[in-house]
Amino acid sequence: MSIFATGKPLNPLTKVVPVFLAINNAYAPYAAAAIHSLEQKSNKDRYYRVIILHDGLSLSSRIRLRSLVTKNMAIQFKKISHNLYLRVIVAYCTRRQKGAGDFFSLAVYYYRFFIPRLFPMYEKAVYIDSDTILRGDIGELFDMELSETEVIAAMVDPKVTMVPEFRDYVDKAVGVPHDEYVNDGVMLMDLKKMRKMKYLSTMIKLIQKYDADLVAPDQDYANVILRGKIRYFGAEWNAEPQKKLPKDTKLVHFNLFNKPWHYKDVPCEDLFWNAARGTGFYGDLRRQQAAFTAEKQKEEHEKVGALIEKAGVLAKTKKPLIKL
Ligand SMILES: [Mn+2]
Repeated sequence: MSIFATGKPLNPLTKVVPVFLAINNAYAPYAAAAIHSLEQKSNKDRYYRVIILHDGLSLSSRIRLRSLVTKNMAIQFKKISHNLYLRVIVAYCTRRQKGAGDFFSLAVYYYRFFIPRLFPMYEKAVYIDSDTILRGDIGELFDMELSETEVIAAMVDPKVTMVPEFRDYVDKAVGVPHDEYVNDGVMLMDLKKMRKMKYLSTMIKLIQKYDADLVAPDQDYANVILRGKIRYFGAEWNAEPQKKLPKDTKLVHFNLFNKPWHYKDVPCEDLFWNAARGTGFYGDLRRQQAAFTAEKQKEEHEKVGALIEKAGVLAKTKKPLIKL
């Protein structure tokens, strides 16, 4: 273990920036790249505590993630154990998202909303998906000010803006105007306010009440529960991969399509591979890409196609599927 793995800055006056990720073992390599990029773009005068929420990681994954620790970045693991809330979520995923993957992995998407409850020592925190790469200091997102009424900061979901089926789905089935609907893959969270509004139990109640068949469940609930309580940031903190990234881009999100660890010649792949290099997962990731055959690509395209189709069908609903 590294001598730096104490979780505390050497200088006790240095402010701690808590950054959360939520993964299963399969996401560990992408998370490593994200965390490595965070460290590379870190401000040496700050201290970052990266907390990885997970549902069970192999020893080898833990060792490789841990080895990213530096003197201004700690890494902690928190296994989400099977509490009552999680049981409701897992049962819901099992019923409602059959075929979408393994149910415990789907439950991982909800872990971010356990943060307020599991970490009462923090007043605010940043959450990032594991399919992100930093190009700027995440501490700047942490510093963003929220008003009295704002509970999170996030960005209007660009995939929803882009895909007409998603747009209609969000407007009609989720019941949130698409230009207010955010992506929950990158968030600044005011944990104090989330505790006060009982975010987690509200989400669980909605799950139990409606048992709704949704396209992006964790995110759909977030948008319904947090509507009107969001500070919007621009694309600099949740940018789509693109050939020419705007200069002020601080975070790129490889959301849904064109993951560089699956496809060659996709936008921003260099950004990803440069971050992956220097993690213990680089070889694994290259092998994963090489093994992603045309057949698997087709399978993935069909999955995304099915998701869009499902959104299109649900968009025909007369009233929202969930309501606060
Ligand atoms: Mn994502």
